Amino acid sequence: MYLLQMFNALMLGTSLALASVAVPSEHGPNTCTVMACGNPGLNGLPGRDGRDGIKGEKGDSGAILRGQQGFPGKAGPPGAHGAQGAQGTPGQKGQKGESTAVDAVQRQVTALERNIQTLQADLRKIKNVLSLQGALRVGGKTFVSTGWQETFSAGRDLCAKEGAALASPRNAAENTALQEIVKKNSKYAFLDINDIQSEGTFVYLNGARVSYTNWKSGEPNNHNNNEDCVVVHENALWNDLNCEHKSLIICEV
Ligand SMILES: [Ca+2]
Ligand SMILES: [Ca+2]
Repeated sequence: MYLLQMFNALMLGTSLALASVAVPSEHGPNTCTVMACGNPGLNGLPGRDGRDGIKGEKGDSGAILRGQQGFPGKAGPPGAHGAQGAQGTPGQKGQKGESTAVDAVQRQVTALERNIQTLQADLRKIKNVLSLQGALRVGGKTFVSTGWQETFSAGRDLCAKEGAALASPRNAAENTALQEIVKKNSKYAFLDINDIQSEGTFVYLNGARVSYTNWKSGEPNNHNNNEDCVVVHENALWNDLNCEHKSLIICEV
């Protein structure tokens, strides 16, 4: 509105200025100018405000420039220390950690040791009872007679059923132990040795070739071409024999 008033005032001034210049009159050349012919008139009243102009186009939004960040200010003086609080009451005592676990393991070990001692005592009793039944212990091996006579395969099954194996001496000491059992029973006994797979090649149950033998002179002879198993006699000597010939079964554990 202020600009509009200024504009009107300017226009008014311009009109007055033009009016002071001599202009030809439409009524003839003798017509005088206003300023030249009369006394100056009084100023007229200001004109009315003009209408609002056409709305202009929207201008570009100006970019906002931001200055660089300044250096950090100096560190302020340290604050005053606060008053130290009163010491709290001690907490409850916690449970023992590692020592508790170690104690538990120690108790388990002690219980296991006690069980082992009991088992060892029971085993000694069993061995003594077996000795009464003619069982012999040689090195880490124990030979026990079943007292029964069976074929080679039935004897193997009989021992395996009890978690044992048919006797197979690996040295002279073990063979002597078997000899004692045979003499006591007055029956020759099968050994877990055979040449079923390959004639003349005697092997143990696991297929390995025999590492110790105590053949009787002239044996093995594979008599009648049908002797693939082995027995030990009262004189501790060996003879190959038919596998179906029932002989004493001695197991080893
Ligand atoms: Ca044979
Ligand atoms: Ca023979």
